[in-house]
Amino acid sequence: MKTFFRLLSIVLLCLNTSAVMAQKSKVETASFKVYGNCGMCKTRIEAALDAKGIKSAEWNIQTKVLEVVYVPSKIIEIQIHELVASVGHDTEKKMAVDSVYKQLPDCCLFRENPNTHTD
Ligand SMILES: [Cu+2]
Repeated sequence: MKTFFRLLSIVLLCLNTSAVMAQKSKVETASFKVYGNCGMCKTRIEAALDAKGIKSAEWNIQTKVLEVVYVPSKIIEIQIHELVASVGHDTEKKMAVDSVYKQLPDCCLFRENPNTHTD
């Protein structure tokens, strides 16, 4: 009987461990609009998302849609918006502060020239 309980506890421990591991590797995908113009914007936006909890980030120049694969236990969606805004790009939920936005190269000033580089 003792052996049975020992075995049972080992089995329960294993189940518990795999449940925790499954939770850790859980990822989600967020996609939302990020304003920008060109390839430089793309590089800047994607570099800003080289952060903890983010598995991949891809911004589409034509559609302006950013797709981010992230680990929800490490980063939440609004923090992703904040990271993008911190390098000067507006998102659906977070505006970049003017002082950062104004430091972008002229061709990237999407508020004034949303149509540069869209040939
Ligand atoms: Cu740009």
